[in-house]
Amino acid sequence: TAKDSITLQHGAHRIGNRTDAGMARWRSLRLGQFIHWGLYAIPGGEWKGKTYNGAAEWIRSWKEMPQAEYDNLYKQFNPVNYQPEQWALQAKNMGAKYMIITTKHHDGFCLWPSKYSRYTVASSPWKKDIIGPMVDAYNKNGIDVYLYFSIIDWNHPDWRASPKTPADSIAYGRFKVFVKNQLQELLTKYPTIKGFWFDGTWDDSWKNDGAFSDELEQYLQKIHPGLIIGSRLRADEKGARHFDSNGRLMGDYEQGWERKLPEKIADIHGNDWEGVMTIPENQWGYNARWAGHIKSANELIEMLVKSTSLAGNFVINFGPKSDGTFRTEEVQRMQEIGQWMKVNGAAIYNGGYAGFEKQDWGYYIRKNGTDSVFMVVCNVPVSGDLRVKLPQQTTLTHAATLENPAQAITPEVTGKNEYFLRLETKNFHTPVVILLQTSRNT
Ligand code: FHN
Repeated sequence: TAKDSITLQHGAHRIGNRTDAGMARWRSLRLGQFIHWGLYAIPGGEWKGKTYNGAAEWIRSWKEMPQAEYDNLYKQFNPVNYQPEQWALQAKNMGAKYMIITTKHHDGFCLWPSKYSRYTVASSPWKKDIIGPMVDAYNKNGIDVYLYFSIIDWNHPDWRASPKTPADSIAYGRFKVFVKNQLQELLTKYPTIKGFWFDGTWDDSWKNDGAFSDELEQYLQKIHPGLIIGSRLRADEKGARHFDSNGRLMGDYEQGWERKLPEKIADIHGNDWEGVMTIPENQWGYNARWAGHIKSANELIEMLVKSTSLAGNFVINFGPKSDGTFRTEEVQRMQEIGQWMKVNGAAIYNGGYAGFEKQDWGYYIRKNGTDSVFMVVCNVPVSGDLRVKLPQQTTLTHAATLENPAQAITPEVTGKNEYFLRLETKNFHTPVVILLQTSRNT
């Protein structure tokens, strides 16, 4: 537990999780869709016949990629097959309840026509706003929208990773005004958004200016009450990020879980948290050649289940092509996850930590605030017997799969509050969910 041993002006301003309705909603959504889309989708990890092994959205920093040529890619940005309604429907069918879109990645290119920059969609052959129609389409399909915004801006003449001279500091001072203006503009143009997803906040220029990140966060939440902002935005006055120098979380949820997940409930220290995951190893923007291990729908479902069982949200990333369409592998995964969610989504939405002893077959998820606990079976033992150990004074009263709720599974009592549940033999292709009803003896 954190001890406030250091007096901080720009540390955490709250102890414990937010308790308002907006944050309760965020906590119930559990499955999100991340979209990385920008100029990097045009080269797609390749430049003049050469491929780049790093993340495709970082290609501008690749030594073989002339920066001036990258910065001119906006002249080719023309996603003629961009159909926001179809994007939104596809996300809804996957079961996503929120989405995060890159309004501006590290390259600085803006997917909205910002009046503070010429490096935007407005200067591209496409000319039109990308973000507005996206926000509308997703909202119409019941999906909350969060805006990704990179503080790193490789295109802006005033951006500095590490100011060295007084002139650098003056430039960076202008850059901070620019950031604030752009964020205010986004909030004004897209008032239905639920929050910002900040990134690119690890440079000295940012982390040595805890006062600014603090003021900025307070400013945004003041002009848009209820706005949700994760822990990546903030630094305290000592340069500590995510957690202040007293170990307290800054921001509304822990945002450090990128391509990795907590293992056990102790790892999250009671904080709201979100994990973001790529389907290939480390590619966020479109890369024409996915190399290495590509996660299957079942792996992603298991990660979603694990996250939910540890009271967190899980966000799967997609990198559309430059024409506005999605690659087949991504479409397939969205569909397969969606099929599973259609039957089993009840275990995910509003799901949380169950407090039962974990067993090898998979994960328990409690429907928050109820006595209903789901068993998500990812590994069926060769015996077919699923061990269930309930806490003391708890009795199992009913069990049935979500697939076949009318057919109760008769438990075998193996000990005090301990049971075996036997699944009828069949071939399992996706995780099976069993809903347990329990009662507490008084
Ligand atoms: O550098 C970025 C990366 O390209 C991607 O946007 C991820 C998403 O979480 N964030 C940064 C790395 O942490």
